[in-house]
Amino acid sequence: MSTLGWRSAGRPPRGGDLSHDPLRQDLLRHDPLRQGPLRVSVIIPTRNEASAISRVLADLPRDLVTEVLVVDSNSTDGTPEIAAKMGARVLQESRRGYGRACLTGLAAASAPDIVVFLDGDYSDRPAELPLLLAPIIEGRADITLGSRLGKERIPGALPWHAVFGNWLAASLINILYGLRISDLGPFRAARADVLHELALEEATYGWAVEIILKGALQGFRIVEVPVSYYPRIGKSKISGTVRGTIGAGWFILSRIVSYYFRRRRVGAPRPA
Ligand SMILES: Nc1nc2c(ncn2[C@@H]2O[C@H](COP(=O)(O)OP(=O)(O)O)[C@@H](O)[C@H]2O)c(=O)[nH]1
Ligand SMILES: [Mg+2]
Repeated sequence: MSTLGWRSAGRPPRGGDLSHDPLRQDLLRHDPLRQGPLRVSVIIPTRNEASAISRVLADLPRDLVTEVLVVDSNSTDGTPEIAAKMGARVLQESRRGYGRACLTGLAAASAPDIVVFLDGDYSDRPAELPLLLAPIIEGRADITLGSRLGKERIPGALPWHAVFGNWLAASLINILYGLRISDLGPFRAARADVLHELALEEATYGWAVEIILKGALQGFRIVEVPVSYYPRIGKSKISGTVRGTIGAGWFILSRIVSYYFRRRRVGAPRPA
């Protein structure tokens, strides 16, 4: 059951309208993780996303989502009010940090089976949620990552330095951790019990890689899924700023190296 009061956004291409997809019917039928309805919590960190948040919420497939948590950090443009009006659970997290907001949402989620993370800027298409859920529900993945490189992507949706930085980070991860990923996109999903086991703690830019690195080190199955990517609505808080670019670059690369050496000290990954 959804807690959202769904409305039609009546705006740009939704990336993939999956409402008639047979996969969707599968997702609603299959539930190998537990008895009873599958619980999917969607966590959306926001800071001043008033012009985008209603579209993000309106496009989430209501039949697949149990609850939506919007974790807001001191927005001054009415973002939390809009989200609350549309039926999302709004949490205030006054401490800044993308990872911090995701951690706060995770701690507050109501007994989910699967947790989904999504930006509040309408750059990813929430209607593509089934693409991320399918590998987990079918038992093929523990963590799914939306790759912004493999599908429809409007030129300029990702700034060139973000394309390069993501390529560099993904290549390093592939070499050191034995994965085959192409991107570190924000639209991702994971089994809640797996997230619990990963003991996530990165409060800022390191969040982008922590799930991937710890997940790989602990032997969880990480599957990348192509998703659409569009220019965000409103101003970027991270990759479109100098501070965010330098901070994210430093944190991401340093975490890739430090988690790798931590693993070498601790020992081999857990058996599959
Ligand atoms: N709660 C919270 N959300 C944030 C913070 N910084 C960024 N966000 C949100 O996190 C998401 C990712 O930021 P965004 O500006 O899209 O980064 P970009 O994708 O690199 O351009 C957006 O929904 C932002 O509103 C923060 O300090 N606190
Ligand atoms: Mg974004």
